Amino acid sequence: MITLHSSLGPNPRLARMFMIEKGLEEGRDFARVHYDIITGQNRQDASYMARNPQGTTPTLELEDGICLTESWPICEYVEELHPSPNLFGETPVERATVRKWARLFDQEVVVPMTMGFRAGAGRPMFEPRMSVVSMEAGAELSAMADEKWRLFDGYLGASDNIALGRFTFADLLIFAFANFGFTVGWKLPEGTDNLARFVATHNQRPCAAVWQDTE
Ligand SMILES: N[C@@H](CCC(=O)N[C@@H](CS)C(=O)NCC(=O)O)C(=O)O
Repeated sequence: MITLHSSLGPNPRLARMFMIEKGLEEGRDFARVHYDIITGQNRQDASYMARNPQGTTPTLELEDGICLTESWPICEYVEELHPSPNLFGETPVERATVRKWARLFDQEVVVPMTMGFRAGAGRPMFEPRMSVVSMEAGAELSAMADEKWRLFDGYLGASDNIALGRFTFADLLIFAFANFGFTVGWKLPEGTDNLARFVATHNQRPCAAVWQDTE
């Protein structure tokens, strides 16, 4: 059985939610090992560091021991093995479209949002493990991320799907990082009613339950 090495946080939860969306069941289709990233268990565990030298979660360990890392490629791997329901697009144009929106969101929101968090509220946890920008730079990055959240509110408009007019990986990515924000005290920027509706809609999906979990 494949094993998802997982923890709190948006990236492992993105992979978990993706597997749930594919109808994969924990215990039946994949095993899950939880790491306490607050205390840094992931980085203190030599066997985990051997699986993923970056020390981050998630890692998907295949039956032959191959370890796949980085949440997005893990999701693409799962998509190839379980093509239905389709979450990355059926055609080359659809796939390029889903990846475009995911890439835009990843670069424009995820990067400044996570760097801002690590420099601010997340500083005690992250400073001992990686380079963290100054508090001032972190505040600027958080503001920059909020500005981009507002852009995404406009891109969504009246739709609850950022691409293809149906639920895709790009929606899951946006949904995961909104929920991550909520878990660390962030709020949707003022005036982002489309995003508020988007979150409320996707909160009805079974995969959203991972955000109620303590692991
Ligand atoms: N780019 C990576 C980011 C992974 C990442 O930053 N994971 C976080 C949890 S969301 C983590 O492991 N943090 C604890 C640490 O770095 O020690 C991915 O997409 O998987």
